[in-house]
Amino acid sequence: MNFQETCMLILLIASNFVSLQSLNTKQFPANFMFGAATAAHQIEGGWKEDGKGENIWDRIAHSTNAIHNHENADIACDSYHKYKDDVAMLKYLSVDHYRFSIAWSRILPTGFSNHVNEAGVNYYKKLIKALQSNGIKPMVTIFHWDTPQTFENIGGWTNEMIIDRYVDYSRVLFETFGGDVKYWLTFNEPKQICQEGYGAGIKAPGIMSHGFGEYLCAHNVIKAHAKVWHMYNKEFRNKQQGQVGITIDSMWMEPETNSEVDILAAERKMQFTFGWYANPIINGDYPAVMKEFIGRRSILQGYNKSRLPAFTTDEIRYIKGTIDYLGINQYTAMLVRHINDTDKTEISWEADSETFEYQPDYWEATVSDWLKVTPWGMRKQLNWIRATYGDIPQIITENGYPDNGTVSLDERRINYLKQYLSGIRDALDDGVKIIGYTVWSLMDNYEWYRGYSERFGLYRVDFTNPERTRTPKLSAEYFKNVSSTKCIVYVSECIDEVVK
Ligand code: GBH
Repeated sequence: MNFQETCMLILLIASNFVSLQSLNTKQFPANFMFGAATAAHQIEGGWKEDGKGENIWDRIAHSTNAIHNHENADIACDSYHKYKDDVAMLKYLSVDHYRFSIAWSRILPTGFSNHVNEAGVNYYKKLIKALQSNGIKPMVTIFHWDTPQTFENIGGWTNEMIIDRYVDYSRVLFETFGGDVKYWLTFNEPKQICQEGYGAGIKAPGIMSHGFGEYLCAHNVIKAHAKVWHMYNKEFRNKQQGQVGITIDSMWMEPETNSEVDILAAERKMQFTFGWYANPIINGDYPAVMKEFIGRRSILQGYNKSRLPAFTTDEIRYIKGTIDYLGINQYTAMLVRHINDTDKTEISWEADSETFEYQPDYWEATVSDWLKVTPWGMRKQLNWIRATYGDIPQIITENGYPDNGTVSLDERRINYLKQYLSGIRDALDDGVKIIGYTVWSLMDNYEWYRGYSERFGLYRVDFTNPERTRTPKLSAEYFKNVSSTKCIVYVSECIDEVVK
């Protein structure tokens, strides 16, 4: 060890010691599930193998300059061929569940259910079987951003025709895999699908339609979710005994000051991000504050009605309560400030909320410019969800820490995981019903517009090696310890206390 490394080590030990003081070291309940997550497009590769159809991420990577370094997911981690290695890694990590997604266009190449691709079906059958024979529960995301290109050609999620196509696709999944899958998630992060995909244009399909596209998209996504939940409830639940949820993400919105306007602004921003989807699905309609703000601005801007579409009374009744459990992706927080927007001319989702958010420089940075280390936000968010929506079972479906593939930031990743898990353990003490935690990600993978430049894996993947060699990082060893002992520190330091 050289001088620099010695200093680093002392620093790390010191910082761990400091944070240990505030860590919640109680053991997690015996039935608390620990798992790891991935998504089809980010790991599978085999982008046109065995009849798979093209999706919007294939299209955008192959035909535009949008993606970092022109990188695509044609091979990615090659999990289409190496799923057995993936399962072996999960086994090594001793996880209870594996959250992965199914690629719509691998099962239905054009998106329509007229032709089911047997090879695609077999791939997931083999994966699920391998998981089960290793005692790992599959948790399946039905849609993690990879819209079949056929549908995008006619407007994708902004065209309501997609609702029934998505229901048809989900039916194929329930019929084919529903005997073996007990945890379903209809959508991953609808806010990113809609706001980033069709509002700001910073995710595929890259449509910039501020203030309209994202609201139209969300309307269809919410209806599609509700329809699939009802279908499962009516036709599959008795026989399959599974649960259907949705994964919603948001950053924790912390008021910048204690002023009443900032406190209201932070709450409003939670409603504009998390509540946008959670409120309809749990309570039937968009948050009142969204209806009020978007409605008022639209009229001031000269429109004859709100840019936010309205659900009918029947729709509200139909959408309300379509959830068995709630998935939450939580990585980071923001400070929120009220903006006194007097002219109200700007047309966008951001402007509609009349807030301004930022992350101060003194928060610990990571290689992702949107992600700062704010473990305190986890506990606050979980409590906020309970206070806002009641005792619905929650599971963390993503949380993780990036490196850039060249420097080892594993000590930082371990520290991040430990602190966030401590926040979750605090929330359990607060009485929030949390059933599990899923780390993002099992392995380094295709990080959307950022290509392979940001890597969240517990396993390092060598993307220059045709074998896509996987090597455990130190954090894999750490997480293995957590999931096998249900304890975030060494088991000898863990306090054995049953949650009330
Ligand atoms: C998750 O999204 C995704 O579900 C997952 O697929 C992904 O790999 C993982 O996070 C890690 O990023 O700075 O304006 O470009 C997390 C939510 C990711 C939302 C980053 C905002 C950046 C917006 N966020 N995104 S911007």
